[in-house]
Amino acid sequence: MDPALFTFRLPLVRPLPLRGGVTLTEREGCLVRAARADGSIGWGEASPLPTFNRETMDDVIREVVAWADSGALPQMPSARFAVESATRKHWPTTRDAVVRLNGLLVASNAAPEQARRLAEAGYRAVKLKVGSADVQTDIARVQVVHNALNGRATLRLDANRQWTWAQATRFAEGIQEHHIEYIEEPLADASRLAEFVASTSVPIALDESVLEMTPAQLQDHAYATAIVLKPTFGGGWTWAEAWHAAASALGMEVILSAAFESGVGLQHLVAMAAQFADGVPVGLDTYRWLAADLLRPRLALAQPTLNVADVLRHTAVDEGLLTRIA
Ligand code: OSB
Ligand code: MG
Repeated sequence: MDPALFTFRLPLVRPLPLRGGVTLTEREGCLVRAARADGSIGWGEASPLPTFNRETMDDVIREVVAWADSGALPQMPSARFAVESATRKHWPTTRDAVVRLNGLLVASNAAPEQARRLAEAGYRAVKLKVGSADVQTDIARVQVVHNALNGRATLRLDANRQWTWAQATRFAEGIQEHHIEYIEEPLADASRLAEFVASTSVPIALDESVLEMTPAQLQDHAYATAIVLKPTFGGGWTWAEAWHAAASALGMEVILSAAFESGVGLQHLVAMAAQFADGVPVGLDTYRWLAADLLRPRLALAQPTLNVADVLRHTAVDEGLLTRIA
């Protein structure tokens, strides 16, 4: 069977604010279908996220068509992720039978109540976005969310490089009495992250920074507690494996994470998590944002602990929701 390429659009449960005032109301992406080496049909997903991926849908289509024609592997991260996924030799034998998820909270007045519910449901880690309000508001929010969790789950924060040095250190001071697992990318100026850890003792995780360096350079960033890996942004399986090896060698945690992919991409991310999440909760709680999925039935991902075999079992793509491009 020759490879095939499709596009899709899925509605979101609520608008998703991205960078620079861009808000997504639908998730658009591409699926690749290919025959695997064992003759079975494989699917992969290339869904560049606007304002995060540099490549567009048109770029993805061009590279996937070129791959189908010539065998040349795509270079753009989301396209590479799709082709590597579709052509993989079926699901790898999974190392771990279960994968833990962090619950994802958006900063709002509902956050404490949502945090309480996530902790009650059994989530051991909860991630809260900060940096979009003023620092005092964020400090107050962290306090109430921390209290709502009441020690049942660790708190991860993500500032997405929104803060100046003064804002970030003021925030660190304000949350001093609360233990947080880490904060992702507190600084607009990432070159001062080491200094931030040294002067505040707040643990940090690298996310955006990972896309600006090579795995070999990670040794210069050993001040970080963890790295966040999003294969849709970085380049799929080979990319993630290389980063996992580099992080493990330095004793850093890997937080495998999603970028609002459909169930097709998320199945591959769960398979990846079973290979190397090492029991650390992964960032795959983005599925809640999709009001519909391409998989029938939908995956049961809104749980603190996933049974990997259950998630990887059913793979019926509803081709009625796809538009064939090539
Ligand atoms: O900043 O971590 C981010 C998703 C898309 C784009 C950027 C980010 C995210 C997530 C994924 O937060 C969910 C998670 O990490 O738990
Ligand atoms: Mg992040």
